[in-house]
Amino acid sequence: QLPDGGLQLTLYQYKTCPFCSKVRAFLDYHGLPYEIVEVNPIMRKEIKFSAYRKVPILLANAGSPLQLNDSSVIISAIKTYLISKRKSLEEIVSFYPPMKSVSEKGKETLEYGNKYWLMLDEKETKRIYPVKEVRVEEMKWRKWADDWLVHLISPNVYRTPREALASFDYIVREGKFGTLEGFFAKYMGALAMFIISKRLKKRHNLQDNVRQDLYEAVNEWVKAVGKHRLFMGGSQPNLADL
Ligand SMILES: N[C@@H](CCC(=O)N[C@@H](CS)C(=O)NCC(=O)O)C(=O)O
Repeated sequence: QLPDGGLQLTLYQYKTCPFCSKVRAFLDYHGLPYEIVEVNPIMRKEIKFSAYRKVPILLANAGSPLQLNDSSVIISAIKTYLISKRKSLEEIVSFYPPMKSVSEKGKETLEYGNKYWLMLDEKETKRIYPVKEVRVEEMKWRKWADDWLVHLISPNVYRTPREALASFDYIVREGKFGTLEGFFAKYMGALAMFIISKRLKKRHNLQDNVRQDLYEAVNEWVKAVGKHRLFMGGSQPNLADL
């Protein structure tokens, strides 16, 4: 599937971050080789080069080096590139502009325009999405994963002190931490996230029993896929499945 010369990809990640996992699922499914740079979440030295301070970041070299930010932008841009061999990756990325907005409380947030939209021409659209509703459905559920599903994770995995500790044990084991750093990160992180997760629960209007929201979300997804197809994408996963 790769255009001539291929794509050189480097993923800057925290292994256990859901947004990074989503990008890995996408790259792995498409058989795209990539190098991983695990970022130390305390100092974040590995992404010092970047003004964008979150992970995942994907450095892509398709002739010239390019930085892609935000998991959904990364997925939409690379997918577009794989389908539309005419456009340069640079051009494609320019269709997902960063947009700053300021919340009522004066907090600045960065969002990317069009991030669930693949930049296809008419012919490509007909080939990839012969039925218009399929494209709309894929976008709807990708957005659902970012705006709803992902917000259920922290309140669920840091629900009790014991679960917060178990989660941090896993995060420290899989992530990039120094020995002493890891020890402190585990206990301080678990305590901090136990407290923060209660705030997140309020912010996202979760039920008292946060497990219930998780079960309902999963049921909602299973129901949307229905009984007559293996994946939302049909016989193969689409971007919503991934
Ligand atoms: N909308 C972004 C969200 C990425 C995000 O929030 N990443 C977290 C890790 S899960 C992060 O890097 N937070 C900043 C930090 O840890 O310093 C995406 O989809 O990639």
